[in-house]
Amino acid sequence: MAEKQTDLSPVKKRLRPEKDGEGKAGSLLATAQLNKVLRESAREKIVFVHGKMGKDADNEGKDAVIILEKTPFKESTLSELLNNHTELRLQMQNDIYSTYHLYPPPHLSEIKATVVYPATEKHIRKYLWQELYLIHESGDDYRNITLPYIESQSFSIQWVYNILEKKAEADRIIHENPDPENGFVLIPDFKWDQKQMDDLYLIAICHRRDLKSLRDLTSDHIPLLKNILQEGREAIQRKYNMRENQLRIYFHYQPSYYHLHVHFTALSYDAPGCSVERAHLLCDVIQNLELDPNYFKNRTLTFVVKADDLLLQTFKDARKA
Ligand code: DD3
Repeated sequence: MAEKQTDLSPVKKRLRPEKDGEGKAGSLLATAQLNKVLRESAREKIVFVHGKMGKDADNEGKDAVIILEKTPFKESTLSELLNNHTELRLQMQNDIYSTYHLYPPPHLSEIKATVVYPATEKHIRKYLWQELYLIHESGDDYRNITLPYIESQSFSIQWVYNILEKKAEADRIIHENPDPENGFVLIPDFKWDQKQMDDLYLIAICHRRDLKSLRDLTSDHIPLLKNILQEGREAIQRKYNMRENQLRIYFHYQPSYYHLHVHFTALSYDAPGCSVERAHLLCDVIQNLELDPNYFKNRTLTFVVKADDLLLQTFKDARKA
């Protein structure tokens, strides 16, 4: 972090400051140069780009992943969007039907950008479109194949520790139970800009650092899971006025980072990774552990991997996929 900021100081001066306290990141992004489109989705209005950033006279720049996404409409700004500050161009007219292009003022035409910088080869590959495959992982497969694979990879989760230690995003924390064993931090996932409830997305990150995923859970962890479920629901109800029966609360398996966390998304939002091959509802997880303390040690769990995922290769080598 600190190193990145010093890199950027010469660039920063040239650029106008931005609000939201994102001046540095904003000026960093202003140096971005397009390298390649990794993936795009017309339906989701999103594009994943491999770029170079921080390039100047004596610096050749480093790799970046830049995710650009059109933000959802906000009811509160709709009338402004339709009024005479927006340029309208008629595209076609036929009977009672017509289509237009609108050119709204800048504050109504924002695009959200998520930046990974410097990005590794792995970050870049992660967003490349690829064929998907299912893996059925037994408890033994987990212990013999997946766990050694996870341990051999050095996935950095420094950003998780930064949140838990209040070194980053401290002002964004919605709720905290500080108990080292059964406590957690609830924070908006950065996929959500908190400007509209439609795509509400928060994550609960547990304080203890010895739980990697669903697979590590036993009945011993039920108190932790119940805290996350109850306090997480209450905090979201209090802060966003969204009730528990409008929330989808779940784990991912495989998770994208191996520090136990729980996703809270709006039921109305078709969040990435909320389908059957990846999501495990927290309430179901708790019940399964109540019925069988070792449920997740023994069950075969099914999940999807991308064609070039090393985990798929590892399963193939073991003749399991
Ligand atoms: C991540 C999963 C991780 C690329 C991308 C995202 N919420 C985060 C750092 C800070 C955060 C998150 C890894 C990384 Cl695009 C690589 O996500 C984060 N802070 N999901 C919040 N609040």
